[in-house]
Amino acid sequence: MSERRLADLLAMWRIRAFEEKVRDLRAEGPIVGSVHLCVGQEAIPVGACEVLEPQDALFATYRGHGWALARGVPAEPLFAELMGRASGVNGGRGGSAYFTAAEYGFHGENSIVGAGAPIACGAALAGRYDGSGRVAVSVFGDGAMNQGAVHEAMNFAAAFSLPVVFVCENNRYSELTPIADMVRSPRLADRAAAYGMPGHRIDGNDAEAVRFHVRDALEVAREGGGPTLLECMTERLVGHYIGDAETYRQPGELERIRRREPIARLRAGLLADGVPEREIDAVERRARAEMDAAAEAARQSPPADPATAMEHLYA
Ligand SMILES: Cc1ncc(C[n+]2csc(CCOP(=O)(O)OP(=O)(O)O)c2C)c(N)n1
Repeated sequence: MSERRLADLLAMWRIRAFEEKVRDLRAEGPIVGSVHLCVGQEAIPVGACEVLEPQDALFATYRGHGWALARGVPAEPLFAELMGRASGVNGGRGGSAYFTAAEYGFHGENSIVGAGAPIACGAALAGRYDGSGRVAVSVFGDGAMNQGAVHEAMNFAAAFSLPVVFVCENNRYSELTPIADMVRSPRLADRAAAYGMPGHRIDGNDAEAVRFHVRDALEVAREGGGPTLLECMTERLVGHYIGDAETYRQPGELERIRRREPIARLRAGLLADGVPEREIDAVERRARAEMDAAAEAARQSPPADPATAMEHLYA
């Protein structure tokens, strides 16, 4: 049992170490542009991705580095992508918010809030016809739940019993606006009933809980039972984007969040179960060493050639 949890810890530390490195590289200069980190939300991609099959199609948002890593995209070409290098997963064209790695079942980030959900329906529909057994997983935030595109996607998926799992990462903020200021009914999972699909609110800071529910939803989808909505409760430990002054936070909020964030919580659980501290700390060191090496290798790689800027463009 602690083997499983140590594996979760490593997977979460890989994401956290990647994100902290990205934050440093953004401050130093090699990474430019808008960057949205998922620090604090690592348990959701870690729990969900492990139960996906290779043919399944994952659609993330601009806060998608963790989903890509959990889906198996290697760190070095990801760093390279963020640094605009030719060796990046998209040759440096996608950057932090728009990269894609279809060969790993990662069908992209998307900076248009809610726009991934209808595309996921398309992937699910295609899977029905190509016989691949594919399930599409659409990830979005609580703010995106109020977008028309997400409403349409959920209704369409339910009406046609499409194999889609809708994963809402409810971090309680849409950019700088608290969810409580935007909706009257805070339980977003309850909306599933209106579409005629199952909806569950789950602890998104517990990878095991996420895995349990995603596995279940995938099984329902593969058996023709249609979509499921999973509202994963979580919190981000960082701003909406790098540079966010976070003036909207309540006094003491970050301290409270730090006590229940997924890595600290799992660490405390492992210690309580008698796993030696050095074994637990070694996991963090291993993840940080991997990410330091990957970032350095990416930094040493040549920048993308501006002469190729018009390649892969279609009009
Ligand atoms: C269609 C659209 N409207 C507005 C924006 C501006 N915008 C960028 S992120 C964001 C908030 C999204 O919040 P949420 O869906 O909760 O995701 P989170 O950032 O919390 O992960 C908004 C409104 C956008 N990118 N796209």
